[in-house]
Amino acid sequence: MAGRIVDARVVVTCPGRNFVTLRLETEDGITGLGDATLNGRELAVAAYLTEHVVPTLIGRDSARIEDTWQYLYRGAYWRRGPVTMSAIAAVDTALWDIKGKTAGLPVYQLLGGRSRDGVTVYGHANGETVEDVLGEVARYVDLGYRAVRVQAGIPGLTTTYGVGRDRLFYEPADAAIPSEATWSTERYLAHVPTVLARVRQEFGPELRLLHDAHHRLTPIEAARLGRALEPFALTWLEDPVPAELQEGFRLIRQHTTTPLAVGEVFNTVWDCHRLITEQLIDYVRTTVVHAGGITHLRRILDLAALHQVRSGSHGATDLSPVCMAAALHVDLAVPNFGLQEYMRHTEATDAVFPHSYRFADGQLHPGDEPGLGVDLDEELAARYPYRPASLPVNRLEDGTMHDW
Ligand code: GCO
Ligand code: MG
Repeated sequence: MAGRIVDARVVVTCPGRNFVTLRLETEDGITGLGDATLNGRELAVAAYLTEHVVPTLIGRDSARIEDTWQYLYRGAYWRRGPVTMSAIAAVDTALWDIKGKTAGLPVYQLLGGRSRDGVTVYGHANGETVEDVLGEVARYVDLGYRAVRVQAGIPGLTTTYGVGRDRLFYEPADAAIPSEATWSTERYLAHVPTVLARVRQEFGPELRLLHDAHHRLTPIEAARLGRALEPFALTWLEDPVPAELQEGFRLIRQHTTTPLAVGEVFNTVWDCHRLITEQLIDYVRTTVVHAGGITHLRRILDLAALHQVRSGSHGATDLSPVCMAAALHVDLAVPNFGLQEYMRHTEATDAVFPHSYRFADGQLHPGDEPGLGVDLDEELAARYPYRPASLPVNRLEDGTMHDW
């Protein structure tokens, strides 16, 4: 028995980028970690936790994961939203970590045991030119990856989503005050199919290819892109349109068989229930930290399983190793796993969050340590103070604000 929660601390650290972590401790000295990072809005979640959640946790029975989730969700008049749900996720994840450590079992065993040997992941091949992109895809193939997301610079645009200064990961939050990017859907739609055509031609039919449109198209533009990409057999086209309007996907679906993925900005099942039950998507990209923790993500994935929608959890560098570990335990256990995004963290981040998950042959495995298998080196974390960093904004070439 792990017993009652006696301490709850919010740790903010910036080993290359900002992370917010909740550390819970029980009367028996068992600690649990939960990721609460919300890119560019880190301190809002830290304040939500510190001011409104932590005081209600002290003295609570750490074994009651479901009840605590219901208390924080139903018990709050103001529901949903990324700040609230990331805070709830952090508590939920930390409680699963504690339950695993108490039982002496990795969390995936508590979720029903493994449904597969490992978690197939995809990396990000980003390049300014098509030649750069081909080089980056080759690098991932050499590392053993079986799936690669392809993003390329667009001729005529100086910045493009997905094409950054770094290799092996992509770090868009680059300035305290949001930097401004320029977008042209016309230029984009004219160029992207030629890039995917080259990559498919060079690497053959077996490599799984993905592409992210980052919420920038209208449904009919997305339908046209999906149709243009059909010959290159993508695993998915991601975030084709802003998803506040779930019905928008119906129009895309009527025109293309390119599989669709969406959900990295979703917070609850209510953001995707129609997409799932009407089979308007193929992969749901909700993840542990932004969708209410392991408890709620599993609920979304159970609904998805009934409708033949598979998981495709977000796994960018702005989700900490604590979230990555939690995602891997879920991925290993659920019947309807699809694919997991995996952007590597910097060495500094890995040092602050020592972890047991390992990459081999294109797959990750969470390891068999009790709990999540991630730690937080608080002394090291303290050496990296918070630095404000915002995600960019996007304008059309005539200056109109657009989706980033
Ligand atoms: C992805 C995402 C990221 C996001 C980032 C925002 O598919 O990995 O689109 O690149 O832009 O995580 O915080
Ligand atoms: Mg994305």
